[in-house]
Amino acid sequence: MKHWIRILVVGTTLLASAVSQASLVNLSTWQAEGSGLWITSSDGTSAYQTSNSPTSILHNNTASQGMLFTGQFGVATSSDDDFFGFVLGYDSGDLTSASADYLLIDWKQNSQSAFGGQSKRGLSISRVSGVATDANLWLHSGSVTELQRAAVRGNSGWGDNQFYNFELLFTANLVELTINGVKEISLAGSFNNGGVGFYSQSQEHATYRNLTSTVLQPVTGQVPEPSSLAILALMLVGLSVSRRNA
Ligand SMILES: [Ca+2]
Ligand SMILES: [Ca+2]
Repeated sequence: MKHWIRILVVGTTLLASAVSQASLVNLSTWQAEGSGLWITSSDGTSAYQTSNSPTSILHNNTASQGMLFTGQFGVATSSDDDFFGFVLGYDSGDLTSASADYLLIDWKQNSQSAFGGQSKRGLSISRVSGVATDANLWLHSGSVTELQRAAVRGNSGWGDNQFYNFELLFTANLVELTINGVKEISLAGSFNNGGVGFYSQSQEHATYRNLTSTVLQPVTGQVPEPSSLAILALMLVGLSVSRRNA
């Protein structure tokens, strides 16, 4: 193999190791917990929760830190005005476990009086420690501690029959949610590892589709992407010089 071809092959391999591919997630292997009924499409690319029932979760039952998830989510009906969203760091059985420790991202369409308090319209992230009752989840009280409201949609409800593009980053010390290109949540902390899941609370037709996952490269022990790009750029410059000199 000519020297410059070998250099090019090595450079391309370096790049490939630094940038991993997003892969489509098959939702048919996910597990449902709580009430409600999740229906997954036959090709596994979409799922929705059918009924106006209390806490309902569909999760991947897989430790998911170090991942970026993308997809679309929305409520595919004009009926009702309650919650849907995500759970992160969720372990099987957490709904009824006193030792549960996971994050809840929920989005309510309209404010309303409930459980002796006021349930607030908008998007936010909370930490759930222990068993979350319906009242806790509606009011962000007791075992549900609200940590941050969304930057733009913190006090705005979701739209009927409207689908939103999302990017959801989950690491041991950072969670970020971007919706339609707007970074709504950026929360630093120390988070329990666990599964990622969909959440609905008293909201029928909470729908998720085209979920992809990308494994993020560890910050240490890897050649960072800019360095790899710089190396390749240097090699390409060298290649063009050596061809001119040939
Ligand atoms: Ca509605
Ligand atoms: Ca409802």
